[in-house]
Amino acid sequence: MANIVTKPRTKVRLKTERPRLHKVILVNDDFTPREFVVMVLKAEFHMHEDHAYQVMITAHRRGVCVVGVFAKDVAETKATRGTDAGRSKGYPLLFTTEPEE
Ligand code: TYC
Repeated sequence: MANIVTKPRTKVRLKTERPRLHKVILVNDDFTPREFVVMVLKAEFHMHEDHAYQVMITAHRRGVCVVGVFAKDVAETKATRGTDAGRSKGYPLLFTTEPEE
């Protein structure tokens, strides 16, 4: 009978890796009013007027803008709350998340 030798599959982690941070991304659309986007950024991301305007106008011009970087659950909660704020007014405003490299 053939003796099949397999390597152990368990990897030993020598270092503890920090959980990856996640970006919250604002996505442009043609319908949500600019002032509403700025208001949501101020309310959900604690931004001042000037910074919120810059983020909004960057998404408007380039299609997307990184709003901030947070722990995964915080990023997801903020993205959901921002998207829901738009939905509650009938706007297609969208925040997404993605892991940082
Ligand atoms: N493009 C929208 C308008 O012209 C404004 C807007 C900016 C909407 C950024 C969404 O993520 C956004 N009314």
